[in-house]
Amino acid sequence: MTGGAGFIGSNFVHHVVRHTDDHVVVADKLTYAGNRASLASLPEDRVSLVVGDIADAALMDGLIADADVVVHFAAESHNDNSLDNPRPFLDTNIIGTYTILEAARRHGTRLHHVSTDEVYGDLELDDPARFTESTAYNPSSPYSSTKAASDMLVRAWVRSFGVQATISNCSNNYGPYQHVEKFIPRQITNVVRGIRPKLYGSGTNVRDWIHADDHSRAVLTIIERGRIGETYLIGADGEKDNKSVVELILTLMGQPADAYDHVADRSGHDLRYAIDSTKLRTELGWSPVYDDFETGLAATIEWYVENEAWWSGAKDGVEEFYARKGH
Ligand code: NAD
Ligand code: TDX
Repeated sequence: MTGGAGFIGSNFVHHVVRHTDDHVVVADKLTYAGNRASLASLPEDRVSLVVGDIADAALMDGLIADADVVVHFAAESHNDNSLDNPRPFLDTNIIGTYTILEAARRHGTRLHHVSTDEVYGDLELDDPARFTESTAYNPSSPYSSTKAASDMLVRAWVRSFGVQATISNCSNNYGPYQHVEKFIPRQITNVVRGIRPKLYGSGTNVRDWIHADDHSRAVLTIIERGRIGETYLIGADGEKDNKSVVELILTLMGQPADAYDHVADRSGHDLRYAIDSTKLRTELGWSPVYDDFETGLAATIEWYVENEAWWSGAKDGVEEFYARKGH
């Protein structure tokens, strides 16, 4: 698999080790977003880490030649970084995915490509519609446009070259091992450090939250039972506006609910994401285990409070970056 030292990838490795007998080979460049420590507690006879770039064709060819299944999580994943410097997003998300597709094509290897609901653009707050597998692509940011491009490459390689691939587009994940640049960990670690949480713009923007463990279970389900060439949307009916999430974090951490600041909005900020995951639920029988956001969030807060050593090294640099951007 690729990207196994990142947030969702490392949660997936933990999930696979807990629930299967499979051996996992993680290919990860260990960018600022990758962390060896996220895999440190796992048994060495079940997981090996190969440090390298998914755009390295020789490396990918060798690894994919030996793999039964490739699960592709690696990406540049943060919208704010893509607005600051888009180039790594093109290199990793587009050329990296192309490199993996070519290796999977040469060796006839089964591939699952992990993507995002952001490829569909955004919805109005009062729109009764949610994203489905037939919603037209309409990405907004450099990040989401490179993910959209990667999805299109996978579809083309399935149709043109018979690559044995599936795609999933998931909503916003939360849980342990998420980088402190992202919304929920940033606010939790702000409260731990005595910094006021920072809400972009008015905070009415809506995200559809899913626990990373439910995402992992969905990906395994698609690998086991998904139909080749198909796309599956993954979501847990978890729509919340950002303001409510900040208020809930503050309340769960024993602070006044209004002890946060409004800061500069994100350029091009998508208003609302919402996933209709009927296809995954009805065709493949998946459903989320974490159906209560508050309980999952409380457990996530506890994890960050207990694992300060995991995140403290990255915190100051992230806050300096945001301060320069007015966030
Ligand atoms: P992340 O930024 O936490 O982790 C990305 C990982 O990929 C890191 O370990 C990094 O070192 C690695 N990586 C980056 N560039 C690489 C390269 N060129 N070669 C090899 N490894 C490289 O990201 P995440 O939030 O865990 O997201 C994982 C995947 O899930 C991405 O494809 C993302 O688009 C998708 N996704 C994320 C979310 C979310 O809410 N975070 C939601 C839906 C889909
Ligand atoms: O400090 C903040 N304050 C704030 O209000 C930060 C960092 C974010 N926000 C807002 C912006 C978004 O509306 O919170 C929301 C979530 O922001 P991010 O955590 O940056 O996530 P988002 O941009 O929604 O994208 C995430 O979900 C889809 C992942 O980072 C992507 O990789 C995934 O594809």
